[in-house]
Amino acid sequence: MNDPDKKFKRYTVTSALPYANGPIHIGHLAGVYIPADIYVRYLRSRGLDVVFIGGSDEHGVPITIKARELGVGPQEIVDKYHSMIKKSFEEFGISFDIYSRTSNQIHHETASEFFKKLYDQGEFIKKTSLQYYDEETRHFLSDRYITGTCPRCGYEKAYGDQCESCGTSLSPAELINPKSALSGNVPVQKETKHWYLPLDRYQDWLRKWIVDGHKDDWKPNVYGQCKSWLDHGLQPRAVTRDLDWGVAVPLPEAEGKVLYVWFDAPIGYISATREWAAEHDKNWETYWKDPETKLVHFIGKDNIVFHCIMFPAMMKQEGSYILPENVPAFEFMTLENDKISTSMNWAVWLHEYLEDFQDKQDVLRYVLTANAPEAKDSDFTWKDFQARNNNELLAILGNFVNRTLVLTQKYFDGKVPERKAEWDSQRELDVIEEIATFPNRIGKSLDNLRFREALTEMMNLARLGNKYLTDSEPWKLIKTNEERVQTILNISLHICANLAILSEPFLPFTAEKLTGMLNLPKMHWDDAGNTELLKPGHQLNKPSYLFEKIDDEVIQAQVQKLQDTKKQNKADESGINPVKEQVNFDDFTKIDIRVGTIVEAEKVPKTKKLLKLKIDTGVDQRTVVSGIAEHYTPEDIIGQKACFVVNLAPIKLRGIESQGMILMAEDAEGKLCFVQPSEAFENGSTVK
Ligand code: B3M
Ligand code: ZN
Repeated sequence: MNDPDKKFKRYTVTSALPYANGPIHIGHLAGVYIPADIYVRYLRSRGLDVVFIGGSDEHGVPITIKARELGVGPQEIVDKYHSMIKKSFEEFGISFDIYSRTSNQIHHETASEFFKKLYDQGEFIKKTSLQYYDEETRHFLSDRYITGTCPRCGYEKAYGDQCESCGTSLSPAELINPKSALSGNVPVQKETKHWYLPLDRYQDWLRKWIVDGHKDDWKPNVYGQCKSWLDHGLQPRAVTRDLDWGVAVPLPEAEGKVLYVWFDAPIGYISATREWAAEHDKNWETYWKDPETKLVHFIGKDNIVFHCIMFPAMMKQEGSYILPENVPAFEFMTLENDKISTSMNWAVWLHEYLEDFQDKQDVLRYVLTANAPEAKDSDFTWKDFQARNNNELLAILGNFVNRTLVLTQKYFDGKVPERKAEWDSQRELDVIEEIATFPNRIGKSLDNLRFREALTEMMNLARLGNKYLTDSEPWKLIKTNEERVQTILNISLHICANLAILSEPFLPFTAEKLTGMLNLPKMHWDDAGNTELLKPGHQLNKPSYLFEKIDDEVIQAQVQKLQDTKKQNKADESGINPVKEQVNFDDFTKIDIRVGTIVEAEKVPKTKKLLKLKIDTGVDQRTVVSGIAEHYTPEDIIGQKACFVVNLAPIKLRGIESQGMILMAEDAEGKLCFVQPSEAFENGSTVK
């Protein structure tokens, strides 16, 4: 199905608002932001009116959980991660027209108004229900704060709203053995009042709209999930929560309640558009309310129900909004065959990637597109990353462009040679004809949201160039037939110019560099497909490499980094403490450790933990106070050999000056034992 463009005057393209509770990783980029960016860049290149909306989702329980974990306020969390995420997107060329945030005033207003309008229209039903409540912390527990066993697959860490293992959407009451994430206690049920969107009442029009209307143009995974929801029958869904972080429910009787994050977050797209429109003298409403606007939401697969059922229901019931034409949701990307996980640090973080691969944004964009989890989950491996850089970007695209530009410099001082009609053989005519087909081939794939296919087509143009150049061997012909070489390089240069246009949505940094080397102004999609872009005699700029080889050591270092993460995670699971920060050798040698003997020991009165020890250090006899009384009685340890730090600055404990420290080993359960020489060593012997 080709895009029925003619129907639309403008495009509103949104990409899921990431929670501002952590940095962005390759999974986010591959599944949402790169495809959205490619699509938008393509539309812009075609001269279409498009607004590309992004922003941080700064409400919801994930933020409050993170804040609690770190012992700071939620605002501190969102401030930190919002700017970090925004910067990563900028660095990777995700070309949002605006990257906003849901803590902005305009968003609170927009979301409030939206709720109020639906409320005034009588759309909501108010219900009292029993909700889980943590009696120790005195909080109602929103779904994410309850964990338990998934009734479908048995996964033990399922959340109250969704099982992340099997993807089933749940309600807390369905969990087996529910527990509060705040205290670990079993929560109790307590009455609370909330407002519900009666999705069941919209079942009919939703079915008509999705099942009858979008069976053929929505991706099968998206359509399939929606259909399954509809077949199961929709239920009213609460749109408010008992929480102290979010958009306050704009009703006097709703004190202490906020809008459910999945009610306010999608409205964030609208708020951001309003913000953008105000800054650019545009009318935001045409981007959301005019039926000649095509609304497209790019999301991850775990967001499907919210974007295909809940948000459309909100917009339709509000009455003045258009509905999305398409909701492309990608599957997930794994990393070296394991689920990407923020908490396990199993990810390639964008900010870390850029530290190791400066100026190689396009390489990652390329790899994540070539291997996009478009129809099924896909796996990112560093080996594949290297292979795609070396064997595709470098060997095909980079090599072709470089050969063409270098030969033109060498033979014609970097001036575009003329194409001589008398040397246009059938081969040349075929190549010229084929060049003309690429804008459409790539465009058609992009219209149909087939990004992998589109990228392959773009690379096919470079392949065509490479093959043409290799077959026609201008470096040999130059001695015998310079005019034919002129023709060959003219055509090759035109392939380069076409590549500069057609690669731009995928590889914006490379395209810009190439355009610069060709000394051309920024071009558009419509300029591509022809071989008249470069006038004979046009002066090119000096070429430089578009890509460089990535060596095995570089890849090995990345693999090692992941292996270290795995080890660290294993150690964490087994309760072993992580390795402390490095110290240098000089620091280490400052510590004076000696073999010594405990010659006296007694309990420090009125303490549980402390023993007062007299130590023979071989140098002197001194007092050390040690917190081992719960593990050893004084009688146990008199005569015990052990190792002691003898140059630790003295401190007073319960009025007693402690002049050193005894070394003890401690296991994961907190059991202690002495560290002593394996032979009968003299007191005063040094340990190093
Ligand atoms: N923040 C969930 C997510 O990041 C959510 C998306 C909101 S889109 C309006 O997966
Ligand atoms: Zn499950």
